[in-house]
Amino acid sequence: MYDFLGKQDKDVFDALVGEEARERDGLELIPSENYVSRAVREASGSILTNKYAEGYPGKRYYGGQEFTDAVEVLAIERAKKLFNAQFANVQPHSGADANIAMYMALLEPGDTVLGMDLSHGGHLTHGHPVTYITKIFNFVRYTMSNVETGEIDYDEMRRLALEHKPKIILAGFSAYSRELDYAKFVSIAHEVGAYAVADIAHIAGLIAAGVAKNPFDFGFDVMTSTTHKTLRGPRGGLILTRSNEEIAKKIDKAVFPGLQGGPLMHTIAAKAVAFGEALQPQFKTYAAQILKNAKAMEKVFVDARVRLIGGGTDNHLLLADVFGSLGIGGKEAEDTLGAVGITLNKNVIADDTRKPVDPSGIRFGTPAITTRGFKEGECARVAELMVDALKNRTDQTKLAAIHQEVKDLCKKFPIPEVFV
Ligand code: DSN
Repeated sequence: MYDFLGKQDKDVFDALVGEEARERDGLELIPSENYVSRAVREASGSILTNKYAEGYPGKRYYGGQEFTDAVEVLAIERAKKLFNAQFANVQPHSGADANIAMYMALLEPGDTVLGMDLSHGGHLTHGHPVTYITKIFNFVRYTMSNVETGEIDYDEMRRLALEHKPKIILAGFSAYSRELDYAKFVSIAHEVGAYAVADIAHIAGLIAAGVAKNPFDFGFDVMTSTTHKTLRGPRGGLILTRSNEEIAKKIDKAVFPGLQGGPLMHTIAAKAVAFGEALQPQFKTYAAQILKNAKAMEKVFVDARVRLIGGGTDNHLLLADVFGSLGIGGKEAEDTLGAVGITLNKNVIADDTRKPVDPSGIRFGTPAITTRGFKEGECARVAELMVDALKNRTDQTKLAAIHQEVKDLCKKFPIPEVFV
């Protein structure tokens, strides 16, 4: 690996080799991360990085597009099939770009979006005041009515929708562990004449595999997503339109030339490969196991009386209130677990009284360890090790034993390179 790089640029080479070892020897529990196949990495690091391809297949601004067109058409057709969409734009460089392009396509400056509050599980691009997009559009936020069950306050959502007349009602999250009631979103959106849009970035793989509900089945107009996370593709974005060609055309224009320049054709090739993998029957088994594994972790935390936001999980992620339950801040929890080879992230919890740099929660999930081959038994054991490490965070002998067990698990379950 990295033969040329090793000879030419030792500094970058060392960083890549270090990252390989870090991923190999530790457990990745950040719920938005995963391990891609060797085929996806080959496409991602391919010759297509050389090519400019502004425009869309058959309508490019530069010549020499016979292979870029072929690759982008493959990615589009596979994405449509995976998500039961009539239109797909595979060019967004990221999930954030996908959301910004979606707003640009569906809104005029000053229009309103009703999205989920960040501390209740939403995402920065759903209207957090620190983002530039809030200078252009107006964002109103709905929350959970019951943090212990994760129930969304749909009455409040309807009241806000009637009051603020949003053009978009946005379903989706980056730190929420329950299924949403998509029919209620659509019903409220229709009542106020808004588009129903779902940001499925976290659960795209679960939806593609049919183990989570598809918002399009409930009448959503548009879905935005990332292509990594549970979908297990390269880092990138995606926008899907269920059936309205006018909307799809506006989205294409908003992505290019509205927001982006030349598409990253090497990434689009890798998206096509990943979508091809997700269409295989093995991917359904993988996605179903992600859910079983998250449930196995849930049980350990519930039994240990560590408070889980939403009371548990219906998807791939869990959010634990480690400050409330164990008196340990999110940053210290992240550092303690990092030191025993378990990577996850500190996270705010609903109405957190602590600051985002050291919040009350930790967020973790099962997509990457499931790719590694972990089943319920291994996941329950990892959860036990996490609770044990947090409870005994000053006991260096105990922490060393936990770290050794983590290393042994990693050796027993090497990261696979072939999924189909
Ligand atoms: N950073 C992603 C996540 O971890 O959920 C969302 O943008």
